[in-house]
Amino acid sequence: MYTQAMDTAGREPAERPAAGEGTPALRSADELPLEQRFDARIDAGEFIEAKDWMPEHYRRTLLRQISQHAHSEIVGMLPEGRWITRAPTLKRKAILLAKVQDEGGHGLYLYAAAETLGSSRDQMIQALHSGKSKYSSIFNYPTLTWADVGTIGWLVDGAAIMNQVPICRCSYAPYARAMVRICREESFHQRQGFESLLTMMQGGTEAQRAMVQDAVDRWWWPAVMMFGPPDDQSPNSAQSMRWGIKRFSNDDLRQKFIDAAVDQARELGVTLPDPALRWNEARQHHDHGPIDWAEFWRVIAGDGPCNRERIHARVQAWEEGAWVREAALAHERRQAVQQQAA
Ligand code: BYC
Repeated sequence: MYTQAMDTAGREPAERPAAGEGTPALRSADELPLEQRFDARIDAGEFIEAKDWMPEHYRRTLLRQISQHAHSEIVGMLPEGRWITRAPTLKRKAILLAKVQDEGGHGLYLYAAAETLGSSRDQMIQALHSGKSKYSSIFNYPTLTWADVGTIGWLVDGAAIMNQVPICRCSYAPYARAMVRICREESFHQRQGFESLLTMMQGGTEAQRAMVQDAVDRWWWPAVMMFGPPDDQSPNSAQSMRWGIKRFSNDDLRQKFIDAAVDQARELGVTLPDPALRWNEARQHHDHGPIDWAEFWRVIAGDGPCNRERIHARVQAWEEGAWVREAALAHERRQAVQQQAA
């Protein structure tokens, strides 16, 4: 399965450029030495803390990525959440409840990490609801059968771990710390998904096996796209890698995911829906067929199968939860008054 090892040092591409290379033109005379000191710290592999000086572009890049990551966790509760009431057994229901609750927790750690960069929770939520801020493309696809729940665990959480373990060594310490706990939980999520599918494939009926294969056919390509556009069409990658926010490129992580998934698919007894998928001895990796990037860009532009439904559900939950937020604030105010009086 997937490693929980957080130590990716020594396995990073050796050619990572120095932090200052290619950074957009600065900066007041006061800022120049600060930026040089910052670049030197990044190059030395030091972590940056919330109160440390950082270039504005670094702060904005992190805020964009962490808030989008937080939104993905929260929106990601929706596709699986709709199966909680329809889980086939009490055991599966308890597992799914815990998993969806974990995703909510991940969202909260990540919003808290993003808040250290100077944005409020309300601002971030507003950006999600207005469509200004993105969330992962994968959650714009529907969950049609129970096998989709296991497939999300196996493939979606599997892709998430592949992408997120390196973020445990992200140069921004509050993000890196949040990711350590998140990755431990994601690893369980991936295993429960795989185990659920294995149960259906090995002990299930013909119809259940067909249901698993159908789910894998629908989720494979969207999972492959989760890693983002190809490196030569990824506007943020070069700078994020210089700053140690990203440790591996989109295509490198995608390749690692595909290589791992092929063996797991064999163990499960399912076929991955890519006739061009085959081992390349020279590259020591699997070659794969073309990815439909037009679909990816369409989905992240808001025109996937479930984009409208997902945002509608989030806005509705926010509006219906207003009384809870107001009650919590009123309680806090009353406690402050009582403490002053005491
Ligand atoms: N979906 O220059 P690029 C989970 C955007 S949740 C949507 O390569 P970057 C889970 C990208 O934002 C998993 N948009 O960007 C939860 C950029 O647009 P903007 C979420 C995408 O940031 C519940 C543009 O495309 N994981 O695990 O260098 C249940 C160009 O891309 C996507 C994270 O958020 C996408 N897939 O790299 C189960 C991980 N890909 O912002 C599981 C943290 C790209 O310039 N994030 N875009 O308008 C990252 O590692 C990076 O942000 C990405 C993209 C690799 C995703």
